[in-house]
Amino acid sequence: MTLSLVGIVSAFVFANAMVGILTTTTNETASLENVEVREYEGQDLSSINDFRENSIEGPQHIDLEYYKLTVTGLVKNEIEYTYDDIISNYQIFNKVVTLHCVEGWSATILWDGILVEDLLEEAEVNPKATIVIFHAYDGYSTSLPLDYIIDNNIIIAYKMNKVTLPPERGFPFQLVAESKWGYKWIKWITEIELSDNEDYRGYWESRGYPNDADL
Ligand SMILES: Nc1nc2c(c(=O)[nH]1)N[C@H]1C(S)=C(S)[C@@H](COP(=O)(O)O)O[C@H]1N2
Ligand SMILES: [Mo]
Repeated sequence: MTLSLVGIVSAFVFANAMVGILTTTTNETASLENVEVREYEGQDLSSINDFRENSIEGPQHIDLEYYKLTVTGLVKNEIEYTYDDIISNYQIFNKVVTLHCVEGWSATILWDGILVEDLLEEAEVNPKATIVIFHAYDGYSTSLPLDYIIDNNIIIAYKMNKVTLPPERGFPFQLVAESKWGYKWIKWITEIELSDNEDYRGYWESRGYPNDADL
């Protein structure tokens, strides 16, 4: 009686272990094209799981069916892009850049994305524009000089370590504002507004953080 109970229990445990192994194998096979890269050209990368979630309204879940990225303000033609318009029609660039948050943590990531400058081309920016204001789905905003965006080949990223941005990390796009504090790295971008308003202050900037945000 005792022996057969042990037998049943161990058979049960064994079966579960088998299921466990099979499940793991299946998951790995399914996710091959979405495996996170942790080293790039000899440089160690952080994990996409090393980030802390401290967004003003928590993680946002954007449905691509309704998603639009608009280019507005001081432009000749206002533009409305779908996610596919951007991913399929523009050149993808990658770079390894470290995000530093003022709260004292940082993460070095291989980012894949599209040049903001390329997204502006079709809109034909008015020469009066000096500032780019980015708006997000959660009501967050931040701004950067147009010169900074162009001179530094600033991208909006859609992949981190070769994995599509998860919702918590800003899907579909996060700004890779290299050499600037994390609060310039706006996630869930919905609008790129060209402006000449040098006094514009974004969410954290209007709450006392420096507008230049230089590291
Ligand atoms: N839309 C939006 N973008 C945002 C924020 C936010 O609250 N909302 N927080 C910023 C801050 S303060 C930092 S440090 C980085 C952090 O990136 P992470 O949330 O992916 O770790 O996102 C930035 N982008
Ligand atoms: Mo931050």
